[in-house]
Parts: sequence; C-alpha cells; structure tokens
Amino acid sequence: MLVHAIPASPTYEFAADVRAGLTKPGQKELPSKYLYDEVGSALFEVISRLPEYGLTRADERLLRRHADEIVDRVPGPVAVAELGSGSGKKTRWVLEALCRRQRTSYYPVEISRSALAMCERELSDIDAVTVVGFEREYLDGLLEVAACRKPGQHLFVLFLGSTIGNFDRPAGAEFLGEVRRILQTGDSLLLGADLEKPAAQLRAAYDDELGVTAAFNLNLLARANRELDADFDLSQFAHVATINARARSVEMHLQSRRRQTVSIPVAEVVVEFFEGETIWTESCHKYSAEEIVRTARNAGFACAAQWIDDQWPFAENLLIAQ
Ligand code: AVI
Repeated sequence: MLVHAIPASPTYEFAADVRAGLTKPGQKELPSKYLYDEVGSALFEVISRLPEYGLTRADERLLRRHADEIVDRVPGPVAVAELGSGSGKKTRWVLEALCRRQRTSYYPVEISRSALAMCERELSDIDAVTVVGFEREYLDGLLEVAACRKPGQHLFVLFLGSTIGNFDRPAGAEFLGEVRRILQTGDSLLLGADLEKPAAQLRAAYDDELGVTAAFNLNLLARANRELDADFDLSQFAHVATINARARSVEMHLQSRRRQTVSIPVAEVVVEFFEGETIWTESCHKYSAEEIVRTARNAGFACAAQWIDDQWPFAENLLIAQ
C-alpha cells in the first residue's frame, strides 16, 4: 500500500493537549483520539469481539447483509474514502460488492499508522482494489482524497463504527457539514451510528467483565508514561463508565483513587489530583434513527436508505450530498 505519511513527530501535539486538558479549570480531560496508539488500537480490536460490546458486530452484520443493496444505490463510478478505517475488516464487504461493478481506488484516512498497516494486510487480497492510505486527521485526509478524484468520478465516503458518537452532538452535526462542504452534489456518505439502548446494556458494553475497556482507557496514562516521561501510577486510577442521560451518552473517565501528584516532564507540567477526581477521556453518544436523518438533512444530505440491525440497535445510513 502506498501511504501518505505525516512526519513522525506528533509528540509535541500530544504534550500540548495533555498539558491543556489536565490544567483546565474544573473537569480535567484528555482527547479521546489519543486512546488509539498501537496498544490502544489492538485493545479496541479485542473490545470489538467482547460479548458485551455488540456495536462492531452489528455494523459488520449490516454491511455483510446489505453490501450489494448499498452499492446499488451509490451513484457511480466512485472512489472510496474511509474516515477512520481501523483494521478495515468490515470494509471488505463494501469493497467486494463494489468490485463486482468496477475497479476501485480505496483511500483509508487514519491517524493511527498501525491501524493503516492492519487495514492493508486485511484488504490486500481483493484483486480489483488499489489501496492508498492517508495518515491524516479525517478532514485533512478527505480534502486530499477529493483533490485526487478523476473527472466524472463520485466520492463514496465511509464513516463507520459509530465514530460520529465520539463527537458531542453539535460537533457531530458540524463535522457532517464539513464533510458535505468537501463533497460534490451526488457524492455519498455511508454513516454508521449506534442507537439508544437500555442503560444496563450500555454499562456492560463500556465496563466489561474482563476489564479490556478498563485497560483501553488506562492505556492513555500508560501512553503518557511512555511518550511524555510521565509518572502515572496506573494502579491508582480506576476506569469508570457512567451514563449521561441528558447527553444520551456513555462517558469514560479515569478516577484518581487517592490524593496524588503526577509529573509529566515532556508536557512541562505537574498535576495534582484529589481523591475521587476524574479525567474525562471519551464520550459515546447514542442516536435515534430519526435524529440521524434530521441531522444529515441539516448538513446538506438526503438519507437514501437506512438499515437497522435486528440484534443490536445500530443504523447504517446511506446519505447523498444534495
Ligand atoms: C470507536 N468508538 C465508536 C467506540 C465507541 O463505542 O464509542 C470507542 C469505544 N470506547 C470504549 N469502547 C469502545
């Protein structure tokens, strides 16, 4: 796979974000994108196989069952861009269906180099697909992909796995608007979104019995130790998943088990924690099926079709740029 890489020095950005998030007045926080280093991406792969976490399997089931139908409704010929490809496993169904109709250029856009490498390994056996990876933030990558399109070619953008849920609602709506501005009329976006479900089911999904999600969350502190020379004592922080009923989200936090001081030399900061204080690390918003259609419409898309899984409430939404 050809990869457009960014110069490997994102440490200063991580350090700046850690410093800003942990010195913020009130609720301390760290951006969830830093959960996905090599270890975090591997742990997320395990999460997606846990019995309690049905989201990824629902996404994959819908794509497997409806790939032909989805592709039939996408105006073509197309090049495919995927925002946050992850391992690329579920993308296979869409690419195989497309390849029955045309040779396909596939552009995964990922900030995680290891996820891009996994994606290439997963998809390299599909003959009629050319994979060109972009190690970029989503919108930067999409802009570059859009610049490569051939005359008469539409873009088919995949934003799967309910990553939209990791934005707060206004930011999610704004993000869809940004994607629309990059696209041309008639281009399409396949948006996967996790739907609302009972609190007990959500609690189990984000605080599994084996402790994989806890390890995924704590790895953020381990990453700060590895990359920023921090001295977080992981045994003194607990993974907490809480339901925010008003925001209709699950929040992941890391809670300090005692009063403690942590120094983070590369970020040039020393941080005090009181007992019980938390670092907010991620939000996972859940949508209603109608809300997705409405939000998409406000962003300039028409929902051409929606498929909902029968085992785990999750919706695949085919949106056409108007
Ligand atoms: C990547 N994203 C859609 C996952 C989610 O469910 O919001 C991330 C995750 N966090 C904990 N478990 C999974």
